[in-house]
Amino acid sequence: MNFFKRLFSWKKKPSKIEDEQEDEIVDSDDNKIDKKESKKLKKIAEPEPEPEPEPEPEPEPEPEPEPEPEPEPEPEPEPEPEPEPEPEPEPEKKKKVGFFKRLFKKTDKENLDKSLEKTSKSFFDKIKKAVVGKTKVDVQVLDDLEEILITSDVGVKTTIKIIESIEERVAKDKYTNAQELDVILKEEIGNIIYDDKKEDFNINDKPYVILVVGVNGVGKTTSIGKLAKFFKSQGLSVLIGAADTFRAAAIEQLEEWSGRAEVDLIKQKMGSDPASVSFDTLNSAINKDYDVVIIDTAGRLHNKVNLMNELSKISRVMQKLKQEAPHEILLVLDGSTGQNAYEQAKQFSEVTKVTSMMVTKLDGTAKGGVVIGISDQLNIPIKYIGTGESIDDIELFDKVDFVESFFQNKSK
Ligand SMILES: Nc1nc2c(ncn2[C@@H]2O[C@H](COP(=O)(O)OP(=O)(O)O)[C@@H](O)[C@H]2O)c(=O)[nH]1
Ligand SMILES: [Mg+2]
Repeated sequence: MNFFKRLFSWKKKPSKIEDEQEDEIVDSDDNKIDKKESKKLKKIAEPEPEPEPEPEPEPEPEPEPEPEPEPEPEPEPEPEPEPEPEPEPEPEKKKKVGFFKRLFKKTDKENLDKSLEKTSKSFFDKIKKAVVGKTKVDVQVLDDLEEILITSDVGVKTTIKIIESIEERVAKDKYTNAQELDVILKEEIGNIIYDDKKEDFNINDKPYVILVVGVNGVGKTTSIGKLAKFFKSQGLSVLIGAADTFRAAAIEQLEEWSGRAEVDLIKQKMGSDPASVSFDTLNSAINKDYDVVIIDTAGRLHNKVNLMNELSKISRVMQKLKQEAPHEILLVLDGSTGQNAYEQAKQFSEVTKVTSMMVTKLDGTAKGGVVIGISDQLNIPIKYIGTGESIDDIELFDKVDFVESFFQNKSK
């Protein structure tokens, strides 16, 4: 059928886009990473079996006694200068009891509507054109709709899913009024967005550790500032760890945000080991009884092995202090990059176990449809969205609110 052919021709396009984007994802400063560092990280490449069920509170001050199965006689660079202070004798055991906090933030509808305005307007302008003069949802309308969804960054697979379910409905109803297309669409999109809300906004252990990952420029540092202020507004104490040690500016910028949020920060000097900063931060949080720890990282996706090693080392080192850490690996994505954000989400979930996502910069873009595809395809909850550059421009992701705002133009 004509309709299916169209699907194929569309399928091709994004794969081309994907190829291009592989390159785009690489952020330029990262090319500077030197061989020494990459070798250092290689040393701890293996994923670690960690069979540690022993509840024994033995303090272990040693730095990384990794078994090294690689026979390659690598000329070692200088031994890791991991300045780990001795782990405290597990004070967390006692505090764990009964700590539970449900996070709550009423959606600022006006702000959300405003953020999604461009996305919504562009989407419905196209829908209007597709159904003008039409009475019935026919093959042509579906064909156009498919194109609209794809050009709105919903993504090919999710678009096919939506089109197929609408096709089924149309086949069942025999006659579906084209003017009702938006109503049907709203329902289908609502069904498709992954939303496991009950689980999402709970903090049930302390300190609750969030490791923030994502490529340069997506809005990690800004989002950490927003999150810190949000958690604080929920009555939680927050400690931030500046583990993006790649650029001095990154540490300074994070300090500014921690100042704005009026929360504390742990840092070391530029170039220091991110795992060591993370260890220090968690150690301090345990000693001083903080509720939430947020760790900033440098997102160098150009070398997946390096990144994987760096992130797993951060986790491993923190687990010496607290076995459950990090409780959450939050991937930040720039929504205004459309399909590129989707690609990053896919790639990051290959590198580390992403447990939640924040999509930023939904304000000022018409590519907000990417949220639909990402949440459908990855089965990882989008927990937060960024709706501007200020500290309060953050919303908890709520599927119903999102769909409402996405469809705000439908009745106009
Ligand atoms: N419009 C808009 N800009 C944002 C948002 N989040 C971050 N930014 C901007 O994105 C740029 C990069 O942010 P930054 O936090 O430094 O990204 P990082 O490199 O991932 O840490 C900055 O100019 C931020 O102001 C958002 O939700 N909306
Ligand atoms: Mg940053």
